[in-house]
Amino acid sequence: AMGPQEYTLLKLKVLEPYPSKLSGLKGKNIFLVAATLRPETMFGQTNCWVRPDMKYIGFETVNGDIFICTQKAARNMSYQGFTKDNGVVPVVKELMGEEILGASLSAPLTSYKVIYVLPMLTIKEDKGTGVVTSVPSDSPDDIAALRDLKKKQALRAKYGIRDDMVLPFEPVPVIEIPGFGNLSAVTICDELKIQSQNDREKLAEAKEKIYLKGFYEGIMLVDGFKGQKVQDVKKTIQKKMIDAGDALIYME
Ligand code: A2H
Repeated sequence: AMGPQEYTLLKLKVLEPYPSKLSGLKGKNIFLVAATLRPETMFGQTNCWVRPDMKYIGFETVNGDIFICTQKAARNMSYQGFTKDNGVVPVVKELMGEEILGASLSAPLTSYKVIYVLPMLTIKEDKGTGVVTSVPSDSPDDIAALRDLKKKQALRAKYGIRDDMVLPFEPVPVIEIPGFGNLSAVTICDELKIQSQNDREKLAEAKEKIYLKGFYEGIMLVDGFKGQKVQDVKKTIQKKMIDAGDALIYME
């Protein structure tokens, strides 16, 4: 990597009743924390991804809230003022991704009142927080993984995911990109005939095709930012979420 990368760390609040693995933390505020480069797309969140076979921890932050992410991300956060003592991670829980699948969450900006934790098998161990928020309108990886779950009943069954956690959730138009319409990730995945989240080469191509164009030519469609350019509102929307206590800056 070329020096530090700034992410928006999005706080996704775990709703009660907590999954049994987290029941000992009843009464505490618990957040899955997702690292994103695209704060302006958060209006279109439909779910959150974790990797079933990956290890996560819950740790206590400076104000007593519990954040769930990878050990490595927590360690980085402990040097960025997230914890009481610099460089010390107060671990309160160790868990596997599969143990929080199906948990219900409240997420900032999205129009869906409740979203669910679902499995994504391609999450990388060493990037971000290991928790990824899903915006299938604008992320080819997210639409490919959501489509996998929607069309494969056996995949949902394997991870104990109920139909109502997946089937009602549709991509939400957030950004118009000239030539790709208002659901650019859906358009490009259809054009390239991407079959699943494992179509890595085609997904890389899909990302190349829409990302730069989205940044330079994308136009916001959502209330409050309608008609504005993506590059002009990215920071504004990040700050709005930070000021509301729904997000933080996280450096890697
Ligand atoms: B992005 P970079 Cl709408 N494994 O957020 C796989 N992917 C991860 C990850 C991990 N451990 N941690 C974060 N990410 C994803 C939104 C989004 C993102 C949109 C469009 C593109 C996009 C909604 N998902 O990313 O390698 C997160 O998904 C395009 C790359 O550090 C995060 O931003 O540059 C992005 O990848 C960080 O990737």
